[in-house]
Amino acid sequence: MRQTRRDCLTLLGAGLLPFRASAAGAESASLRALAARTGITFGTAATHELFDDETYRALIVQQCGIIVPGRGLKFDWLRPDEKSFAFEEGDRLLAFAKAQGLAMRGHTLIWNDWPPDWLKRAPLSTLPYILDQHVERVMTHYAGALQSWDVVNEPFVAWGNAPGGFRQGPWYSAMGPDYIFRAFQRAAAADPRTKLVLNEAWTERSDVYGLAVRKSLLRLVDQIKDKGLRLDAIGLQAHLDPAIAYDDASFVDFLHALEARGVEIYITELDINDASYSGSFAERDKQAADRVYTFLKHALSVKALGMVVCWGLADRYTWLREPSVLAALKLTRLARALPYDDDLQPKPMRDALARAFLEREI
Ligand code: 9MR
Repeated sequence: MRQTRRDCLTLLGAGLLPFRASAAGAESASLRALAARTGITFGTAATHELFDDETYRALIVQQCGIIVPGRGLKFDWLRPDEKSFAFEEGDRLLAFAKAQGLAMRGHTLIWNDWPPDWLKRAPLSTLPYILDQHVERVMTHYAGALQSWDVVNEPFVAWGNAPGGFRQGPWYSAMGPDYIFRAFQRAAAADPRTKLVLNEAWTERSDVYGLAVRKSLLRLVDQIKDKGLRLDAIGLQAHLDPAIAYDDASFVDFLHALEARGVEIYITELDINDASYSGSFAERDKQAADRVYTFLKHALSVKALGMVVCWGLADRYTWLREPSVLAALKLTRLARALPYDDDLQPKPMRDALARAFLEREI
């Protein structure tokens, strides 16, 4: 029998929902199912660990409705040189997703960050054609198979100095902001079935940087629409950092401003940098869960929100533990950023997600 929202709330309140990853019958209370009840697709980023770690793989299949390659479809990964297309990792993840009945989204076609050396060296006059060829070839390869594609990732950078706040890099140097319109135009032609997404960071913060990016993003959405280009959804990454100013009510206003422009909204990379929390693991995890719960409660109040994807499911695979990130962010402890811990056991953040999904009124 299908559980109603009230049934679930009662069971949850009584602590009876089987939330441990290994518990038999946990599917009825999986994050995937709890999210789906309220029209949300829930998922995670995935890379090689999905193939290397059997238990983690099982957890993803149990909890997720969608996966997104964390690296396998990025330009630098797919294009070791100008002539090659290294589809192996993307193909392998797609085959896995299909076999398990999961959807997959694509991340990301065009991004000014992380350009391979050969692209940095290419004459700027050739970049429009490299962009066209890349978008067409990659999207044709996956045509009809991916739920959505991040066509352009992070067009803005919070502290950038290009006019309009645009992120600089090869594509921007060659075409200015036109690279964005060009990419959306080519993407729409290459795969009419997948949803076309503009993905951005920063907007969940309410400091001067976050507010500037919100404004720039709204203007860009208007420009894309004014040109008659297809734009189906806005991806907002949501790498939460409670050390930075936030104001969930003004974030909701921003989501409503996007909604009014007729786009869907996806949370695409949810996690939390808990470096500013002190205390034991339990204390840190509780504070992180509270922050995630409040953030999601607000975001889920907006009807246009249709997806919540975490940037990994378990702490042992968070990008915040990658050596270069530890150094760049001057992290002195290993982050506990995701819904499951190092032993793949559910954390309070997992419960925060479940509660926020269950309580959605829409
Ligand atoms: O988590 C990803 C990390 O493993 C990669 O080295 C890095 C560069 O490709 O990208 C990380 O993912 C980023 C995502 O693609 C875009 N938003 C920020 C994410 C974290 O840096």
